[in-house]
Amino acid sequence: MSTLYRKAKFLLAVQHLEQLPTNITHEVGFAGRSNAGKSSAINTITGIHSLARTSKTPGRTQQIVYFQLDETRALTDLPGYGFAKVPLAVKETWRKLMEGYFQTRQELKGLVHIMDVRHPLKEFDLQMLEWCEYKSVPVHILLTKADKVSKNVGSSTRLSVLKATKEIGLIDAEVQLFSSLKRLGGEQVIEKLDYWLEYNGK
Ligand SMILES: Nc1nc2c(ncn2[C@@H]2O[C@H](COP(=O)(O)OP(=O)(O)OP(=O)(O)O)[C@@H](O)[C@H]2O)c(=O)[nH]1
Ligand SMILES: [Mg+2]
Repeated sequence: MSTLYRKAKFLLAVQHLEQLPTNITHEVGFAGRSNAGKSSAINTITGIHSLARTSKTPGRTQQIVYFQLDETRALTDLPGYGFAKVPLAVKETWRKLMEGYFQTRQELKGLVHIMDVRHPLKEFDLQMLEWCEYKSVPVHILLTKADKVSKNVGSSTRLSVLKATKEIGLIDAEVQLFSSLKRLGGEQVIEKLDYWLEYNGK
């Protein structure tokens, strides 16, 4: 497994687009509904368990959090969305930040979209995937918390999500099962990260 990700370090948390770092040329975003398991996935991929804050209280991450891998590469933990208890003003701030990020951030080379395998393809997920298709941002889907369902349910969910991505027009999107709890599926997503980040060293 690549050692690049083990070197991840917190760089900064961005609340306004003007704060986006200028030294980073290649980054991959981690998106998904609140509580889907974004921060846990980042911790699993890097092998650093205290890196991205994980929480049982959904909606805690309200900023774009940068984890720097080397001088020019980073992973970003994108703010969760789809949590009903967040006030409207906070949702509006979220929308503006994310829209601006997707529209202007050339350095964003791909998006890892994370969904709880038990609750895939909610309205916000479809919005995000359609957005990626529109902006031509490549997508890799993790169906996480795979430890919570049987192998059969996992593989049939994977196939139906794969079908949905084709219907949206994301013809190259891979869909895989993942578990941060059991540390399953790390190699496959890291292969995609290496490709997007143009990282060939092992
Ligand atoms: N069983 C199981 N639980 C998981 C897994 N991944 C995450 N969780 C749990 O799900 C909850 C939410 O995980 P987070 O990683 O904080 O989710 P998030 O998407 O970053 O949430 P926000 O930052 O609020 O948007 C935590 O209680 C995690 O321990 C997994 O693969 N399996
Ligand atoms: Mg989080």
